[in-house]
Amino acid sequence: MAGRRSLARVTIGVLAVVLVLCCGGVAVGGWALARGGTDTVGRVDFVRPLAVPPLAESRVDERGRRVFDLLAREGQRDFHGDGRLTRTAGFDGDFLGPTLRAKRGEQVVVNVVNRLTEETSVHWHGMHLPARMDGGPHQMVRPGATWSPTWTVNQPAATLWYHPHPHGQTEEHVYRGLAGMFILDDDREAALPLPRQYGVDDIPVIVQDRDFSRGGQFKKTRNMIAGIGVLGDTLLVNGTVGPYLDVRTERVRLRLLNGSTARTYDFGLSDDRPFALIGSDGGLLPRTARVDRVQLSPGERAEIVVDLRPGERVTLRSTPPELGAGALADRFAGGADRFDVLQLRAADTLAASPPVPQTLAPTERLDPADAERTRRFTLTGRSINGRSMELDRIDETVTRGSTEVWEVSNRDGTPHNFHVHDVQFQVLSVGGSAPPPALSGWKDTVYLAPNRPVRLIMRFTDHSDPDMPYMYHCHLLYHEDAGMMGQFVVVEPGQRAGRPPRSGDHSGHD
Ligand SMILES: [Cu+2]
Repeated sequence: MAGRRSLARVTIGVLAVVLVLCCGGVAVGGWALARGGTDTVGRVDFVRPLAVPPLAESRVDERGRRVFDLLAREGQRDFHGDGRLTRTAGFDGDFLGPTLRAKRGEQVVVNVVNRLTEETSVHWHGMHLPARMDGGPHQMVRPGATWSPTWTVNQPAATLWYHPHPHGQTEEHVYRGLAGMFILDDDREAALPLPRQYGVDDIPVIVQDRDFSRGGQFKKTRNMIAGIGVLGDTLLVNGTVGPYLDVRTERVRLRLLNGSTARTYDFGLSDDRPFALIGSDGGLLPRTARVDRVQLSPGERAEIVVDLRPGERVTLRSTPPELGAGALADRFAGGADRFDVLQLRAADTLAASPPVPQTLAPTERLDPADAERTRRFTLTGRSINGRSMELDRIDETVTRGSTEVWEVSNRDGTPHNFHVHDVQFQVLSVGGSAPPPALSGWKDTVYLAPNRPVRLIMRFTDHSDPDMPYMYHCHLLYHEDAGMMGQFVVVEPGQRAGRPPRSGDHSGHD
């Protein structure tokens, strides 16, 4: 393993030198080597109030279901206030979408209307639901069509999100702006003294990097050396460039979502003050962790509570993430980059906020002794277990009601991560060691450093369908689009996997 790793490093090193020497590579390789990456610390003018996505309106129909409407469309936006209009896409607006919100036990319906000029899908990232409602590449919605998935929310309060999942086009659709937050509530979370006034002391923070062309258009410049996709030099937070947030309470809860296509962030505060880490992908942690950094790879979420003093200004910042691929490979994958993300501006008088409780959501620990089986997934190149994604191939068959251990390893010299649809999992170990506090709760996406395998445990409950698969994949969208994805079905005991629809099937009606 060590040999493979150093080989990968040498390969990247040689590649870098070759690219620097060759004419075409001078700009790319020379730039990265000389500058050591992007650094916006101290260079961001926080001149725009942070946009807070509106809460989506909903109605309760005659069957008691909470009904949302979500319309995907093209748009344009002047991100920099200089008159340059960027071509974008969004839900119900020009960029990103409203925050959907529902409570555990509610049945929801979302009428997804596709007003784009091309087909897309909408996946409910982190949601436990039937495969036919999942919004993956088997639920494509044609232009002009409406798709109306429905399911009953049956999982803890959490910060989830939604985004397109069309096979081969996910990076493009997300990069243009198609994404939004989906907050779930439950009684247990509601009983805790946590900030929860949306847009006041409970704030969605969707962080995305973009490259802008001189004409103001989104540019998809790929970092050819690391091959991880687009690493932009400008951050958008909820679509805002250079955002500040006026805070009027002693404590503010930030729901951090890494909505970027490839970049990993290591979030902290400009004066390195500790904050309360209270939640991960699938909801509240068992216990509050006092930390001064939380690292998020694409698709991951964290809920944090920050203490503020009257009148002060402190900046949410991303410092170089630990990607674990070695200094040079990390650098090409954004591992040397720093960003000022969001300035928090405390008012001179702050309303009191109760202290964050120590105990949050005690969780039953899944026990590997209860696991029916262990599956191994190895990510290399653009494949998982040596296979590239095929829409009509079922890779794994899981029995409903079973608990499984999934061992996932990255055998490349560059970053990957791993996302599983339908379930939230627990992390048993990372590189053989006990997981850190940030991985102590429910997760649906986990970072994969090269040669540091993660052991995950998950239980497949409620939903089964032998013909309709769920996905597992790298959530670096360039990799996912290139085939680093597989499909599993959940079947009843004794049932065999069926046949997934052939590519090109669609959901919804015109
Ligand atoms: Cu990957």
